[in-house]
Amino acid sequence: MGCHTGAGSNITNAIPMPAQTPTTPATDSRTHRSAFITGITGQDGSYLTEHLLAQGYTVHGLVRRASMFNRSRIDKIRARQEYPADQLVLHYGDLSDLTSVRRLLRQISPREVYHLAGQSHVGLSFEIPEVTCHEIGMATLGLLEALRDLDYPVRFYHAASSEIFGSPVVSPQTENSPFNPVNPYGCAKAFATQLCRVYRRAYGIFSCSGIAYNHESPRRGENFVTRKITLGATRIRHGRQAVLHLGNLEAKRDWGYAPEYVVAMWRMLQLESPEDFVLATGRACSIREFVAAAFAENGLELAFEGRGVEEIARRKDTGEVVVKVDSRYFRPIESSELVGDASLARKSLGWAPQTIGTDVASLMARAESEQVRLEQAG
Ligand code: F7E
Repeated sequence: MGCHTGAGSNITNAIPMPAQTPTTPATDSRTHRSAFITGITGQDGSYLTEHLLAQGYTVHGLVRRASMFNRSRIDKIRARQEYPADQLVLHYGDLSDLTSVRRLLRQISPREVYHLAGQSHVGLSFEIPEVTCHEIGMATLGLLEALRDLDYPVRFYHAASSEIFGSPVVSPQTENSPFNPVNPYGCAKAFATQLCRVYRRAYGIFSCSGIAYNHESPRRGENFVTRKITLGATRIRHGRQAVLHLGNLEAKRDWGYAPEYVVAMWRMLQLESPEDFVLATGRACSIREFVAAAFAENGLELAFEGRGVEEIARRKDTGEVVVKVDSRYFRPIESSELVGDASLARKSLGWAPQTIGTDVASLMARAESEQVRLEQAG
């Protein structure tokens, strides 16, 4: 695939790319399948980009200057040169600068908008609550207002989160379960999710939220627990790390596989009318189980002993301590065991997750090993 050169573009802030020859003529976005993605450099943004490109979409992505250092996921897609050069266009911009985002939307006229951007680390949201709430809550409001002012209809996907349920009153949760967030991130997502519902009803905007439970992949950031675990297990196997320090091993999560979740996001925007959907596997697995599966994939059986902050895990073969609990990684409030009921997505979107819980751990651990093999090969 190639990439937009910026040169000759009628989009003023398109990011200049190494010169390549476009192989298809520019197309009017309103008659062509085109999408605009905020958060394109993230895990989901990169998988969604690949999915949309494969369907023939022209994909426009918003990239913050600060994300220039974090663009490896999307840069790898562009470097593969599997698609015409003008099918993936990145634009500098920031959701805190809504005037420029409005201008950009008018210029590119996308038919679909996928809003994935925002501070996404729950633990960090306790440290930087105002940034989190601005980036998630106010940015979503600003985007909805921008869409309201467009002179043609746009379909809007909002990346909501299971964290809106926080300490849920029912389990598993559905689209109708009451919100009860227990951290700033969940509060901001609840605000944004409800706004999408309000704008849908008040102004007839095609806005919908995917209430996604944890979805992971080898592209996950290293500060999320799954990637931290699979990376740590592989490094320990190869003697590059001695001990993996983790927080609450008792916590349970409903873990799925990110590439499967972006398919549901896209299908939501192909429906006749907008609706919110829970995207989940319906099964919870503990951090401890995820750790055990990731180490097992590396040929290391673990024995856990002790409880709470005293808990450790030893290699069964050597007796070495390879996992320790560290209270620094505990959160002021831990979300409960969140488990989603994705029956509606199964029925209306024909969507069902295939890779679940410890299968995700094994898949991610295999990807880490492959990466090590490639590094060693040269
Ligand atoms: O934590 C526990 C931690 O940071 C998972 C985001 O995508 O999913 C994600 O949020 C669990 C928590 O993800 C460590 O206490 C133990 O119980 O990987 P995480 P998250 O908070 O569930 C939701 C659905 C989103 O929407 C978010 O954007 O693991 N845990 N030890 C740890 N967590 C971290 N990060 N690091 C540890 O060392």
